[in-house]
Amino acid sequence: MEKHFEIEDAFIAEQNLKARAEVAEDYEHLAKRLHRKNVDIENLTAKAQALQVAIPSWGVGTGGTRFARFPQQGEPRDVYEKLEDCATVFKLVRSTPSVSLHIPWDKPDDPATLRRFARERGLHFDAMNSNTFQDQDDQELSYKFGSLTHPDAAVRRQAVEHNIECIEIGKVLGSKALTVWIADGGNFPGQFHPRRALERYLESMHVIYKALPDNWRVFLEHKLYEPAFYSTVINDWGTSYYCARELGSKAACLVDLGHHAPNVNIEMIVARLIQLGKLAGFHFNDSKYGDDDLDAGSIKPFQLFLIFNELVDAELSAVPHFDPCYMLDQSHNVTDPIESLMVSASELVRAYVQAHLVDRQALTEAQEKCDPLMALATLKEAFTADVTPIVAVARERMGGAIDPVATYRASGYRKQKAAERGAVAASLTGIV
Ligand code: RM4
Ligand code: MN
Ligand code: MN
Repeated sequence: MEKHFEIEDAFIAEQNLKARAEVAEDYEHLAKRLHRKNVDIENLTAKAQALQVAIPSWGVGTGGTRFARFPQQGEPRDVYEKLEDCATVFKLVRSTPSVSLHIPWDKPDDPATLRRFARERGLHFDAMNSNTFQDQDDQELSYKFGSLTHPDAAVRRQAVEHNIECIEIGKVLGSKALTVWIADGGNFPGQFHPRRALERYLESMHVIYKALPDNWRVFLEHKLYEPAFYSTVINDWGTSYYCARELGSKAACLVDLGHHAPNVNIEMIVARLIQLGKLAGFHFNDSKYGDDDLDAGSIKPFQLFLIFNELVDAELSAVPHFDPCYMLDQSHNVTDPIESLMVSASELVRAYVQAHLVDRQALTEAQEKCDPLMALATLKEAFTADVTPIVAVARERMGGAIDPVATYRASGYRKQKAAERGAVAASLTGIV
């Protein structure tokens, strides 16, 4: 393969020189402020360096809506080019060393070669995602009316086999988890029988579960609606939890932030799943109305913080079975996907660091003394702290960019890719 343009480490270091003095000053100032509260900034920076989030392979292409997709120049054309873009995000932010693949969108001809390609770029593979929400050209039976819960056993079998194929590919890639999201449900009341559909789901999932290697897990992803506009079958976390429990210890519930009705208290769902030992992890994104797949922290940053508050609380109190996987699941319709992914990954680190800033002793005291005003004030104090210097220094210490977007733009990456990858296909509709 001919040499493709890459952002060099030396270029990142050179760009960092521009911002270093200012960041160092801000970091020192913040260190002093935190010291007054007996907080060691170095501990927080170490935490910031430790947080990792997977990139979805489908997130590096330009997204679209039901109405249109406006492709940008230099889009990745295959899974290898997608990995190149993931590697670029990783190089600049350093907190995204893994990639989550969607099959068959990114089905590799030779998984072993793809694994090598990823490893050469410091990447590895996170959860595999199956796709039974659309029909492929070479597919025998249609998923128009469902997959794992379809009334026809032959369709269910086909969907089960597809999931098992995802596990097989994932084994070669070094993945350790399968995420199952199904679009099954109905557009109209009466279209499907809720109990029968759930029974069929469990029956199908039991077969998939049996195919999991010992060290694998399966993540069940719920979503209340869309594309089924009346209801989906796995519509909420309660249903997901019930199924995970029925399946066994390798099954847990994945929370996609966009898969809830507006105003649902997601941090409560997170707290419950932690307590029940069934929190698999997240698909991070943000939304205003539905499954908008906007950039994490762009609409409701306080909610993101409150979710991390629960996660950090569980981490600090060493809750058994607490080992969540973090992934972004976003659709970038109007931004450069690489920029959105970098900003989103950094927003997670920000929320994580802020959550570590919560004075837990003061919070517990306020809770025990029934002092809601002080309880909220304790959370707000952490949420309003500007931890930007910590996030930037953490990135730089790992070899990443102090300012990832500025460095990315200065590198001319997208222009280089436009030349390498050629013209993009005309506008198509589609969710990703
Ligand atoms: C769904 C869900 C799944 C994702 C697809 C593309 O709404 O979020 O996780 O794989 O979209
Ligand atoms: Mn998702
Ligand atoms: Mn979604």
